Order: sequence, then structure tokens, then C-alpha cells
Amino acid sequence: IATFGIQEALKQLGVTEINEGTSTGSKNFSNGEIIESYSPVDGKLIGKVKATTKEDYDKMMQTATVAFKEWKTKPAPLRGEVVRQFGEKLREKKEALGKLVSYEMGKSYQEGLGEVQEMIDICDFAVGLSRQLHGLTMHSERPGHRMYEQYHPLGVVGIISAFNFPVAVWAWNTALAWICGDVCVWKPSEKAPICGIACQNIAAEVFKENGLPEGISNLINGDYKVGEMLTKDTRVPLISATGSTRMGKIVAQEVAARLGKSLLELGGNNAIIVTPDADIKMTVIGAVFGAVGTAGQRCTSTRRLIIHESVYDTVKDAIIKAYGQLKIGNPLDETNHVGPVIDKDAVKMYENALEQVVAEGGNIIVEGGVLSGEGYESGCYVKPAIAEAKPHYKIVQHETFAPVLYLLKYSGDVHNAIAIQNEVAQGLSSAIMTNNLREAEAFLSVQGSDCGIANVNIGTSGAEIGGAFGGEKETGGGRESGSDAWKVYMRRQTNTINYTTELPLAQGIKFDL
Ligand code: UN1
Repeated sequence: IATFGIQEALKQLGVTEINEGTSTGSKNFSNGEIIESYSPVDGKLIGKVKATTKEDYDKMMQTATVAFKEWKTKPAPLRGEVVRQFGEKLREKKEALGKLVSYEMGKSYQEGLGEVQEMIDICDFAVGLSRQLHGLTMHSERPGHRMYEQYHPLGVVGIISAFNFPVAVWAWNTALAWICGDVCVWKPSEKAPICGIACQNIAAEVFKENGLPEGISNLINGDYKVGEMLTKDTRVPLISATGSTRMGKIVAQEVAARLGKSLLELGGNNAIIVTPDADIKMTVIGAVFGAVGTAGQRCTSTRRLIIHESVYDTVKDAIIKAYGQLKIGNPLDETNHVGPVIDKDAVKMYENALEQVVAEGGNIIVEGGVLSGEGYESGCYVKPAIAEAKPHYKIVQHETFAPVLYLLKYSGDVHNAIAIQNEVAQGLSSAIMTNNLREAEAFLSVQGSDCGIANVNIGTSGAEIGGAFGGEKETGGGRESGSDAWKVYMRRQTNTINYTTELPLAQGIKFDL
């Protein structure tokens, strides 16, 4: 399948043995500890990254702040042109970057390519948007007055991303922020730092080729302490953070304490409702990809199937059969469906979830387990598992970032299923499988799904970039990517202009001198 191997991919992406984790573009400097990145695919060391110290951070931030002054004055379509070139470079490097994503994170090569495609798509979207970014014009209540609103660049945007989408989530944020006139500081997950190096190299090249200053794209690396430098920094008006709800609660409080803005994209507990009118074949494809794709480590992964009792056994049998056909192994081998989870901690969480669901009374119908032996030396390959459970189980209410699927049964009408679907703390993605118009519309209505994403006859994962992406409740309320998500990266200003020789006050107030 491969036209070149991982070593060639790393070379194409400018990744070396030891990489500077603090970068303002082509200037790299780093004095922190060494972070080693091991591949969950084969357990081998991919490369090392030098983490960011406080001094490194301050130097970087100073450069970013200066860069903002220049970048914000460039016309937005010109900023769009730079993002267009960035998208072109991503097209050139798609195979190499897709491979690295697969190798460092463990998702299938196809999904690695898909992730790079999301980056390319958001660049295209951002280019078009760079000629828009429009506010409204309103009618003033006063004669001879004009009122309108405009959007100005915001400043330095902090991006904290997770290991599971180690490149795309950064791109959603940074491509929009750049066309909005902001400069970005990215802290990738310490579980996928090499992906961060590769992306920063691509971005740096583009800014340099355009004679633009250092500091429009910045990278920092390290653990939560480095993240904290960013979240507590008053020079950073917006923090966009993707990750666990636990992390999000800490970030939200740190940012709020200084009245900064945060855009949070946190955990999901996504369900597919399968009604008596569902197309079973489509249900199986959607549910199985949703549950085992990316080894169950998407925030949109399908965790729960809420199945009507009349079709429960049919759906259950079909899904068990499909699981029987899954091939688990090296994700760079395209004949495999499921790769490894990110690390041994993730394996432990997976094992704990399976133990807990049994302890709470659940019934395992597709056995899990950790694979060992040839090809599984990293110890990170697990068997996708299925348990029959009850909606109220603690473990079912909880997001386990692993390929564990819970089957839940409902009876009566679709509103009973919707109630189960909504009775969790998270509110990211949701889906209904039905050919019944009444059920579909009820699911999408005000009495329906309470999630940020609600799909009909599509699974819970694999959203397109054109829509706003994010969710409610413990998912954090943020919206990234398409639609009007760009607005959060800008500051809105309302302008009222008086072109008369009188000064009438609003609300008809008289103030005669
Ligand atoms: C994530 O898991 O953080 O909708 C993002 C999807 C992808 C993005 C997931 N487009 O599954």
C-alpha cells in the first residue's frame, strides 16, 4: 500500500531526532525537558521534542505579540491567500502527514488521510471566508445617523489540542484565527508532539515564503504546566481547548478568572437511537464505524446504542456478526480496521470499563481483551467490546475513550429513547436511524436531542467541517470549524455615526444646556 515508509514521511515533514518544541516560525528555541514520543503501533521511539520553559514561553509570547501588530493590519483576503498556500502545502504533504498521524496516534491510515483532508477543507473554507467576515448594518433610531457593526482581529489565540485528532483540530482553529487576523500559539498533546512539529514546519515555510514576520504561528510543548502558562496569560484573549471534561473545567476556570474567552470542545457520550423503522444495514455500518473507528477515541465515537425492543435482537445479532469480521492490527496496513489505543493508560481505562460494566450488572456479548504476540508488541491493541447495559449505570454515564459499546433497550415511542439519550451529562453528538418522518422530526425538534450535533440516518462521528462543531452541557458549549464559528476569533464593535449638525440623544432623552 505504501509508496514510502514512515522514515521517509518524517524526512518529508522536517522531523529530526531531537526537535525544538518552542517555535515562533523559523526561529526555534527550547530549553525544557525532553519529551519522547513512542508509537502505539509498534512501541518504537518516533522522535524527541524539547519542552517549553517559562523563559522560552515569554520569548515566544513577546514575538507573537509583535507579530499580531503587523498581521492584523494585512487585509483579510491577503491573509486568506496565505492560508490558501498553507492548504496547498498540506495537499503536497498529505500522504506523509497522514502516515505520521497514523503512526504517532494509532488511527488507521485512511483516517489519518481523512484528518489531513479536514485540514485542507478548513483552509478552503477559511479562504472564502476571508472575503466575508461581515457584520450587520442596523437602522438608527436617530435621524442622520448610521449604525453598523464590524469585526476586528482579537489578538493571540491559544490552542490546546488532544492526542486523538493531533492535527485537524489545530487546523480548524488556526486557519480561521489566521484569516481573522489573529496569531496563534498551539500546545499539542504531549502524547502526539511530533505531529505538532510537522505541522509547525509546514506553517513556518508558508509564512517565510511570504516575507511575513516570526510569531504568526507558534508552538509550545509540555504538560499541563505549559498549558497553564497559556490559560493564565492575560495577553491571550481566547483559549480554544479540546480534551477531557476534567481538563476543560480547569481551563475554563483559569480563563474565566481573568475574564478571558474560552472555546471548549470536551467529552461526548454519543448515542445512536435505532427505531423499529431503522434500515438495519445502514445502522450496522454507522454504529460499527462510530464505535471502533479511531479505536473508539473520537470525541464523537458511538458509545451507546439505544435500540427499540422490537428490533433489539436483530440489531444485536447483526452487530455481533460485524464485530466478528473486524481485523485488528497495524493501522498503516489498510486491510486492518482497528489500530491500537494511544498508550497503556488507555488500555487500563478500557479494562476498567469492562470490569465496571460487569460489576454493575452488564452482560458482555462481545468479549474484550488486550492482544499480545506478533504485531501487538506495543501492548496497546485491544479488542473492541460490546456490553448489554442499563442507561443509569455509572460506567454508561461516563465517557470511556476506548472501543467499548453499550447496548441499551427501549420500549414505547421514540420519546422514551430520546429521554435515555439526553440523560447523560455530555451533549456532543447524537443520531437516529429511522425511515419514519415523525420519529426523525421529533428527534430534531425542541423535544428532541439536546446535543450540538444531531444526525438522521448517519452515525455520530465523522462530521463535515462546514458545520459548527461542538456540543452542550459538559461538552463545554464551544463551536469550532464551519458556519459562523469564526466570530469567536474576532472582537465585535458597534459603530454609530452622526452626520448631522444636531446631537439628538438615544431613547429621546432631553438634555438642554
Ligand atoms: C474529535 O474527536 O475531537 O466528527 C474531533 C468527527 C471528526 C472530528 C472529531 N470530524 O468525528
